[in-house]
Amino acid sequence: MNKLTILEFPDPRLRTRAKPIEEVDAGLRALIEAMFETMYEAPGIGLAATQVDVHKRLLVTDVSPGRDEPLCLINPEITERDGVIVTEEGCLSVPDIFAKVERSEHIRVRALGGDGQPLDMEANGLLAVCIQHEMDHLEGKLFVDYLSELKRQRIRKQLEKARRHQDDLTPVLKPGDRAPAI
Ligand code: GNR
Ligand code: NI
Repeated sequence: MNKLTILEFPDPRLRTRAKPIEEVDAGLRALIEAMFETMYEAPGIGLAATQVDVHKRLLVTDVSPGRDEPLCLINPEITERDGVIVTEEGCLSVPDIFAKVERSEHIRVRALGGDGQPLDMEANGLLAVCIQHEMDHLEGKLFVDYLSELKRQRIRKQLEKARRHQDDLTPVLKPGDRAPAI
């Protein structure tokens, strides 16, 4: 499988609530592989299945500086939380927008790993933030939902403008295309 397309705010599909995964089969493993590729190439520190229009409870992360500590969580649940941490968050589905968000600083997570085996882990700091951000995606929630309606409106406008500009710069003919015969 190849790089997947990431949905962008305000795409209504980002509001879908993901369904539990019943079995970890070859198809799911291929999806996990494609999600890692997509996350590393973006680049991002996390990716939820919701963002690639797959509405299953699955997320991938890697918050390590060396980009060599992949973590896949299937049907994740937070069983304990403690402390508060405020982080400047970004999101691949809300490109080039950053805002401070309050999350739990320490969490305990129960899930299945990418191999389908049960897993019980603790996460702190950036990993905890990232897991909570990804789990919000699985509920159809985005970090901009924690901001005021006014700020969200501004972000919507800013993204619309950026997309209009991008359209202006998209060549009508891509390299290798043939010119129309007129
Ligand atoms: O790449 C990402 N960076 C990030 C920074 C702070 C808090 C959360 C994140 S997750 C984000 C990738 C993404 O959009 N995951 O859903
Ligand atoms: Ni995100």
